[in-house]
Amino acid sequence: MSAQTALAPTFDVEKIRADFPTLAREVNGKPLVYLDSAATSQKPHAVIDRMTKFYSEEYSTVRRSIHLLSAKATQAYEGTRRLVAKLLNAPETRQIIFTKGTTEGINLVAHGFGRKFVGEGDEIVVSATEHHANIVPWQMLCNEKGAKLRVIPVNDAGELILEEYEKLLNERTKIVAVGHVSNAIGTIHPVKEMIALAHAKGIRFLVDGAQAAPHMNVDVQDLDCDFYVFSGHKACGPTGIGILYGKVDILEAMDPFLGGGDMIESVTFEKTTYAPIPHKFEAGTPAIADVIGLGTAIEYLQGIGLENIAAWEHELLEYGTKVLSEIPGVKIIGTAKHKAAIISFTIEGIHPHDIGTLLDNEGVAVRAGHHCAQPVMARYGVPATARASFAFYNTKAEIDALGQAIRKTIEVFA
Ligand code: C6P
Repeated sequence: MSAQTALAPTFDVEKIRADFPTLAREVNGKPLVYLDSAATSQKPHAVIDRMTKFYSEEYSTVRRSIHLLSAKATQAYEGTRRLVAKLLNAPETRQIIFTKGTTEGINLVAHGFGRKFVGEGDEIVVSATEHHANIVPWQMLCNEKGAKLRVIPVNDAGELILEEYEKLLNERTKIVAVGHVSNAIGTIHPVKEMIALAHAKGIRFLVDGAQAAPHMNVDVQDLDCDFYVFSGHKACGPTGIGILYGKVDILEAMDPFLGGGDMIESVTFEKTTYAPIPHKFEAGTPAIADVIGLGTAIEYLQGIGLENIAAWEHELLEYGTKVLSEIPGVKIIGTAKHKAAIISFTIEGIHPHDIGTLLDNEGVAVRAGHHCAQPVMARYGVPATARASFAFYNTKAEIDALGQAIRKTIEVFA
């Protein structure tokens, strides 16, 4: 597990929990222990209230009409773009494109970059730990273009084998696409080092930051990535909104993904010219309230401090790893040195779906299944795992509750 910066003395998890209405509820007669934030995070009052206010008092379209409400909505909408640029330390706000989520961001790049710059015999490199969202769009592109998908292998701990990665990079490689953090086993991949290796050979690099951006400081200039994508709903924001960051030269060179309103400069029946970035990639009426809600979520996270979030979640990871390791029959899948607060596990003789159901009976919400990462499950020889994923609003007492619920599950099956 990686070393983290120290937690600020002002960090008060109980105070934070009071911001999240769902965390106060019961499930199956027990206090909810929500350990599924890697799937989607809970929402603070601030985000819910901001979106309610927008819908009830300020609602209007953006970037089309000139009336007051639309001007205000556009201001709030573009305000989020500035907040995201600051969050990622992007040099310019036009490098921030609103998408539906991580999945759409990757598909946008596979389409806009891939269909233009990848040809027959070319290669695309992904890793053995990817989420399906960072496999399938590339596979579809390869099938269409006659290109080849190549895979960076992973060791038993869940760390990418960098010597093998280097060997995969060649003059046919057009892009490398790797998750910053694995959703299935929690590994934090050394993307900065990997990007430098790709760039040394003139190869573009996309980082899937779905499991990273809500949990740590991300600096796209320091990473030097060509693309960075993440989803709002895993970052205390609403569903239906995501971010694609890209370098200006490549975004300008790419073709649009979707055609329609607001992404054009001029249209005749003979020819269409496109709007400058970012609007070239934002066809149609966008998810206005969701964009505005995401802005509030980012302000909320920054109010707590991404460094405090990373430090507290690291404490939870260390504590959770200890608690689960002490339970006979529990096996943790993914033991990388650098991990985010995700613990995937199996219990000898019990199917992960049964684990999920029995934990739910105790009020403990975990995800059980293949986590949309079937190749990872295949690599570790399991059909599925149970996965506890922590956020900054979780407590050590909740991890104790997880441990007790696991012990009870084992007793049921004994
Ligand atoms: N992982 C999980 O439970 P969307 O669905 O577009 O917001 O995010 C897709 C995605 C892409 N990459 C990674 C690394 C992810 O973790 C996810 C979403 C959820 O792990 C739902 S499958």
